[in-house]
This record gives sequence, structure tokens and C-alpha cells, in this order.
Amino acid sequence: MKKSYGVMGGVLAVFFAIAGCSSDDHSEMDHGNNQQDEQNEGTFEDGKKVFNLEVTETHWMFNDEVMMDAWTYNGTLPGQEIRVQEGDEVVINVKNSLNVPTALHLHGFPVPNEMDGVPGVTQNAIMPGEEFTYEYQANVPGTYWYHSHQDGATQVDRGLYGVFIVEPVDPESYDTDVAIVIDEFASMGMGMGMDHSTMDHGDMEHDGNDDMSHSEMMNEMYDTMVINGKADPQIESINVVEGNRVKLRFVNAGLFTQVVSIPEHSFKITHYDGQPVNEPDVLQDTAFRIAPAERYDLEIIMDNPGAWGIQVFAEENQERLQALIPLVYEEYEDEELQTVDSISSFFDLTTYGIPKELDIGDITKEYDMLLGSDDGGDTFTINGKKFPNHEIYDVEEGDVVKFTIINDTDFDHPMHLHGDFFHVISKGGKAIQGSPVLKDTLNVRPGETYEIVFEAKNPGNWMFHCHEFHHASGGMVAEIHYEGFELPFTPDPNIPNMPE
Ligand SMILES: [Cu+2]
Repeated sequence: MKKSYGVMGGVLAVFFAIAGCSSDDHSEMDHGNNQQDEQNEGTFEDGKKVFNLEVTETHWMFNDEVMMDAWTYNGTLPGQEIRVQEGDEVVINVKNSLNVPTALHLHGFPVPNEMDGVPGVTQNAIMPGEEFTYEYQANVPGTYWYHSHQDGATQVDRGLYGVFIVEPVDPESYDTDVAIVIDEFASMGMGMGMDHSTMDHGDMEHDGNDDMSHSEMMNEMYDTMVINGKADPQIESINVVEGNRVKLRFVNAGLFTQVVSIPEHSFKITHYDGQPVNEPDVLQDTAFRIAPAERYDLEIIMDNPGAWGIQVFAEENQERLQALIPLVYEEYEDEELQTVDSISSFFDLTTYGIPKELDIGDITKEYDMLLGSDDGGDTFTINGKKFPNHEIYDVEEGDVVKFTIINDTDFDHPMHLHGDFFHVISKGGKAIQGSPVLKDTLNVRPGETYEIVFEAKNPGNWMFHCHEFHHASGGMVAEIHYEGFELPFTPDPNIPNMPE
């Protein structure tokens, strides 16, 4: 199968050489009946919803040929989806059965600081054989994800992630409501699994690849797109019936900015990072970018029967990282997947939806966040500083804090603030024209400038870092410190905490 794409008037050829997309290869995923198998049901104890996650090494097959000695939660990749109801008291017991320390971060969800799961910042890492209990109240509905925050460049890459969904008290009804978790795998030494610790930033400077930039190396290594833990031709099919109302929750758990396009159906983007868009417009023939750690919820009415392939490809590594996610109507199971011929436009969150007044106070503090790189891609800085001698932004509870984020590098930086959402108020000096944009992760592309505002109402020490983990381990980490906040734990010098 070969397709060419005209992108924004330019000529850009993308070759989809996806072998065996005939339907006999479609794995069946009946979301009506089998969802139970994919969810961690948890148990009710003392009025709380309790989930147990054991972190183990697991022999994981992406398809019949590509495998990895993965690190997993309860033996699956991704970890089983955790779904709770708004208002639930949630308890997650994490048992570390690896031989390295780990920790669990609930990404995007505003947790109490001591539950944030960041080793060295909010807790000591969970040592091998040890357990840690996380407890939260699920009071903000949305699509989130959980992942390790210890040595993320190794641990998340190796499979330590899963989806966490908080259903609103009054949920909309969908015939299918499914998460699509995008990731990528470096299959070098196919069939052997790869020692991802070789991707560790420190090693790279000493392994004789000095003439190769970090991003070039990344593009060389990562060659397998992984969707919900599976690679072509075993990417699971989303099976639908004409007239269905479908909710797709896209989550990027990987390291590349991905482009997603929905073929021959109109759709709405209803949520950014789990938070609702005000009066979303109907989109068609519009691809959207999803950067590492971002989430986009889509609503699609199934009104065009066929066997469709939702396209996903890494913008900077199209040759190697591309996939089709089968979206197949009943009666079309045996057909070859059809996909879009060209991408005519890209989604723009600055003009999407309808404006609505923001209920935030006057700005009390302003900070700059200059994203830099001294050497073109090996070390990364914020305001010229790099972890562990990083920028600390001081705030007081009640502050309304504006950050001006400027990307002075050649790379995308999906910047993630822990502990709270922020409002994106302008891009390139121009105010947001559409719906308010409330996010926890904002992809700042080369040359871009954004202003964001957050209300300081969740005391703690919170990381604010790039979610391309290699950039974080290369230094792109800052912290927000609330005045007067006392560290909720005593750092143990014998525990190798690696928050970045
Ligand atoms: Cu970055």
C-alpha cells in the first residue's frame, strides 16, 4: 500500500508500507464485551476503590515476531485501564517486583503533593521488594494516565504506563468508549528485546556516536509503532456498527510527536488532556498532532460504513514509525483498510471552539521559561539551567502565575506541569481565539512562544518539565515551590532517586 500526502501545500511523500492489512490479520477487540478483560476492576474496601499494581518484568509480544523483555504493571502493556467514578476515593497499592527502584505518577490528575510519585521530589523511590500506597480523591473527570516517574527514559519506554479514566457523575453515553495509547519501540536486535538502558543519556555521550545527534539516533532506533501494546499486523481493531456514537481517547505514551488522521468521517475534539472544550466545532479532513503525554478525546458518529484505517505517524520519523488502526464496520471485516489520501489541514487549538470567560484573578507573578539547548541536542536547559541545578519558581498559595514559554531549540518540547492544570492564554503574542484551553501538557514547537496562567492552589513542590524523557534527563526540568511548604518525606541518601 502506497499513499502520498500533500501537507499544507507542500509536497511530502509518506510511504505506508504496512504489510498484511487485510482483515484476517485484524485482531478482534469487541469493546462491548471484552472491555472487562482489559480493565483493572479493583475492589471496594471501606468505601474506597482499591487497585493493586505489581511492577514486574514480562516477556511481551508486540506481534508474532517482535518481543521485548518489558517492564509492566500486572503483566500487560499498557497496564490495565483503571476507570473510576467522579468522587471515588482511589487507593493504588504499588508493589515493586523489579530489581530497580520505581515510583508511580498519575499524569495530569491534580493529586496531593505527597501522592505525586516523583522520586526525590515528593517521595523516595520504591525499592525492589517494597510497596507504596497512593491515595487520591477522583474529583476531576477526564482522561489521564499513570506511569513511572523514576528514570522515565528507561522505565516508561520499557512499558510502565497505563490509562486512568475518571468518569463524570453524569456521563454522556457512547456505544464504544476506548483508549488508544500510542507508543513506539526500538526493535534493534529484533526478537532479542533491547536493553533500553543504552538509550540512557549518560551512556550516549560515551558510546562512539558523537557525530550523531540525539534526534538522529532516536530516529534510527525507533522503528516500530505500538498501539495499545500491539504492532502491525496485530493492532487491535475497533469494531463498530453504523449509527454508533464512538468516543476515542488518544493518549501519547511515547517520545515522538504523532500525527493522527481520521478517514472520511467528521468528528469533534471534545477534550484536551481530559478537560472539556467549549462547544467544539465539527472537523473533517483535519489531522491533529499529539505530543508525548498529551491526550485528545474525540467523538465520532459512524455514518460511513467501510473498513477504515486511522493513520498515525511520527512527524519526525515517518519512514519508520507509522501505523493504521482498523476502524471496521460490521459486514466489512474482510475488506482492505482504506485511509485518507492527503492531509489538507492541521488542527489548531488556538481557534477551535467558542470563547468563554475565564474565571481567574489578576496575575500576581510573571516568570519566563526559556527552553534552550547549548549543544544542539545533548543537553537541554530552562533559563540556561539544567537539572539538578535547575530553575526553581517560587509561588505563594493564592498566586495567579503567568509563564511565558519560549522554545529556542530545534525540537518539540511537550512541557508538563505537575499538580495543576494551566490555561493557555496566547500563542505568538496573539490571544487564544476559540475555546479556553486548559491543559497539563503543552507542546511548544521550535520557535514558538506561549503564555500560560495557573492558579497556585495546591501547595507542594511540583515538577515542570519536558515530557520527552531524554530531554528531561538532558536537563530540561524546573520546579515550582510553594512558600512555606514542608517536604512530605525525608530524602534517603541511600536511595537512587531519579525524578527526571
Ligand atoms: Cu523536550
